[in-house]
Amino acid sequence: MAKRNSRPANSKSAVVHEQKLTRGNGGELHQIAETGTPILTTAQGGPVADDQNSLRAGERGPTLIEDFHFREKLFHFDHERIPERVVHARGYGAHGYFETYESLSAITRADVFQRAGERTPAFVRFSTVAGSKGSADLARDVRGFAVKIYTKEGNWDIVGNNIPVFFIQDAIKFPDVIHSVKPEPDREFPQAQSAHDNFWDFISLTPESMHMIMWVMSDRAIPRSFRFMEGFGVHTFRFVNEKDESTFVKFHWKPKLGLQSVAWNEAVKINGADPDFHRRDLWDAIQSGNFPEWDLHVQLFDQDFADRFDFDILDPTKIIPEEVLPTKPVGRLVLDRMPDNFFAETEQVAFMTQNVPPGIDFSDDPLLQGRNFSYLDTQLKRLGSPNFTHIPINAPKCPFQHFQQDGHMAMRNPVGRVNYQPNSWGEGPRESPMKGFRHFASDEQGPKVRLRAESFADHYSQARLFFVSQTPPEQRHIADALTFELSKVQTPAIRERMVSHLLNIDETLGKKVAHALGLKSVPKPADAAVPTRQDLDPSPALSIIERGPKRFEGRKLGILVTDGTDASVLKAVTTAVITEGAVFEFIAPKVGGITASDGQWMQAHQMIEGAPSVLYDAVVLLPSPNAVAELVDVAAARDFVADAFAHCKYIGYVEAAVPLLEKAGIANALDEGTISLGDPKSVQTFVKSLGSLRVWAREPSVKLK
Ligand code: HDE
Repeated sequence: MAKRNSRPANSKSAVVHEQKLTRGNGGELHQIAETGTPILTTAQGGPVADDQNSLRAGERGPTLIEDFHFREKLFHFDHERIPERVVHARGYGAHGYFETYESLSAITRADVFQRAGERTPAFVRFSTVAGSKGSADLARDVRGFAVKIYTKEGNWDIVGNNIPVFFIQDAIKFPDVIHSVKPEPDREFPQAQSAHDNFWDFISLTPESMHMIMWVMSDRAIPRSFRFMEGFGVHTFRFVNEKDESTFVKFHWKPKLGLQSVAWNEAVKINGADPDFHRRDLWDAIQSGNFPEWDLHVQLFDQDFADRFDFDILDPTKIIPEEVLPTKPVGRLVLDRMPDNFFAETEQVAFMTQNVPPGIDFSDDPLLQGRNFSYLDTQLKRLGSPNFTHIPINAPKCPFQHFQQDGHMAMRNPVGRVNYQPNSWGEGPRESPMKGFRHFASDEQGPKVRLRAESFADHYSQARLFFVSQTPPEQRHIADALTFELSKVQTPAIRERMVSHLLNIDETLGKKVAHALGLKSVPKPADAAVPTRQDLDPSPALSIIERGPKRFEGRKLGILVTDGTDASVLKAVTTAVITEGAVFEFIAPKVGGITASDGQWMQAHQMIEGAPSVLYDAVVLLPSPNAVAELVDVAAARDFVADAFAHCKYIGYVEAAVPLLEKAGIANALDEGTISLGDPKSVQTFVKSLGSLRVWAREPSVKLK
């Protein structure tokens, strides 16, 4: 009998054994079975024989604790979730790169800005603020626009929003504003909504939020796509050059495809039809090679400008209008790759305002100063270990060396004896006064106080500036949004208090909202810390419509088709749309597809009940004369047309669609945005006019709110 537990004579042969291996998609090695299929293993690498049945005492008996595979699988599953972000929980990310246009070495020593044409890897996460991870994309909310640039001198995070100002001036108020907008604590609703008492109670007691409120009540808070929104660093930062000279800088991301938002009535319906509307849009664009792009613009200024400017450049509730201080493009951001795995990258990415490379520095903005504390703290809570920088999405892509060690989930295996400095072993990294980060030596002094500077006190002038810079439809939308939100507030005193602030911003706006809410009388304007509001020159750059696209590029056309659809019109429309750089979808009675007038079968992308017109930027109605009779009886088909019209969209149609226009109640209201596609030329006209996106002249007649 063989001796038990004996070692083989040649101990090497105990570890080196014949094993068939293959590589998976991610390049990882798999053990493979005789059939050639990769073998499922436990997390410890043990091959698994049966993943369908847990280990039991008898076929119908109890499960055995000895089943290590079952226990490991459930244990891991039970721990799959990490705490969602307390704000910006719902987000969507993509990889790409930042490309520098020209060397900015005269004003900053930041390595990323030294060489024209150089590309640096980047990761971006867009988000909503208030809703949970599973909330709908089209909530009325601020959008996060957080960019991580993996520079050669460390990660640079611009943790920005799609709105250039914020609700509060001091970080100490952040928990309050966020508590107020989140679901109310006793009832845990409403989800991802600011339309409730707590939020407006806090806001109406916080005049510094008025400028931000104008933005949040504007269409900026319901963007059509992440691809069509701006991003802002919000705070004033500093560029610092090799000579340690500082220039103040504000960062702006400007989408190459122009700005675009949806209407509120549309947003509500999109949330039902496709709560992942923004995610799907980014996914589809990147997967189909339409890589979204933004220019990085900077506003640069010195202390002299700061001293002369009407407002405090440290106040995050203020902008510097582009008409006062023009922006300058310094680079571009291109997103060209989706993460392989949402959790590993988009969920685990850790943005931190304090991630700045040499050459970029902070200002004393009290909101920024507070954020610099919060973001590190939050990562420990969320990711569970100070080693969150070991996670690939957070690790720098440049060489790094330090003596921070150990802790939960340490992923690196440091070699050698030295874990401190100075040391006399002649090993390990040392600091570099020349190449290392040198904080700008600003002159700071003053008594230790809890005081808000007088220069932060004007809360209405820039709120008004935003309002008067909007086009008439945009002003209407602000008034409608305020009315809607305050109509959901159950406490009349809060509604009135809010109106009293609006009167300080714009009397007509205040009265309009008071009237729409049915207030018995218009309240007195709120007491203001600075009694004289300034009437600043309008800034057209603040209007989305003024900053819209030049053409339909990057947008989506919905084409309603049926059996017998006119194949030549269809061909003309699709060709013209592709030429414009836009995409289209066929929406048919059955998703299986249709047979067009030329006998060709075409697969549909959507069935009518699954694709309301809110999912498209414009629509074309191409039913055949035979099919339209059936279509007019379908509620979703009538809504498709009626909603497209109510949302001021362009509608192209053929003669056969007229019964549908009639049933949708718009046949007698046709205007310059409803275009008959009788001949190839009209198709061209139609597709060209799509570039203006909406027919706002129609809005007063459809009473879009
Ligand atoms: Fe944030 N913010 N924030 N914030 N913020 C977070 O960090 C915070 C503020 C912004 O996609 C948290 O990792 C404080 C302004 C974005 O992962 C947390 C204050 C702006 C994201 C935090 C602010 C932002 C966050 C939560 C007041 C625009 C998502 C999870 C001083 C300039 C980043 C996390 C991502 C996330 C704190 C105000 C943008 C708690 C204390 C102003 C885009 O650290």
